[in-house]
Amino acid sequence: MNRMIPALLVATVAAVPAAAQDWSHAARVEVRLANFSYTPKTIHLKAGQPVVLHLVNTASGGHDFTAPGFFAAAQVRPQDRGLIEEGSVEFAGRQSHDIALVPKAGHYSLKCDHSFHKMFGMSGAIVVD
Ligand SMILES: [Cu+2]
Repeated sequence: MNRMIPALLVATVAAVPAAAQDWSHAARVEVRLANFSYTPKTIHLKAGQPVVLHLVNTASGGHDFTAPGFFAAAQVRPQDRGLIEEGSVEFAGRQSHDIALVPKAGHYSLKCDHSFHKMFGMSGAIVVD
């Protein structure tokens, strides 16, 4: 009987990161996309702390949230991974997406990849520390 306890402990600990990340206490951070800006322009997040990014496109036209380095380094909630394609989240007019993740420390660039949008000012930064 005693020999089974260590095996159970190992199994429990190993299961936590993959299956049981608790998102219920995640802070909610809203980022608004508009013509042609992100608000806030610099998004501050805490390293290793679960967060729900509430991304809202307030414009009638499409935009995206392109931050490949940020998404690649983060642990994204499994059901939200499909929203991110090559480091970018696409928005139709007035669309919003919630993406839960655990960010990794670093400075990451953010931009909209739609033609000329970055040139018009649609860029920002994500600072995780
Ligand atoms: Cu845009």
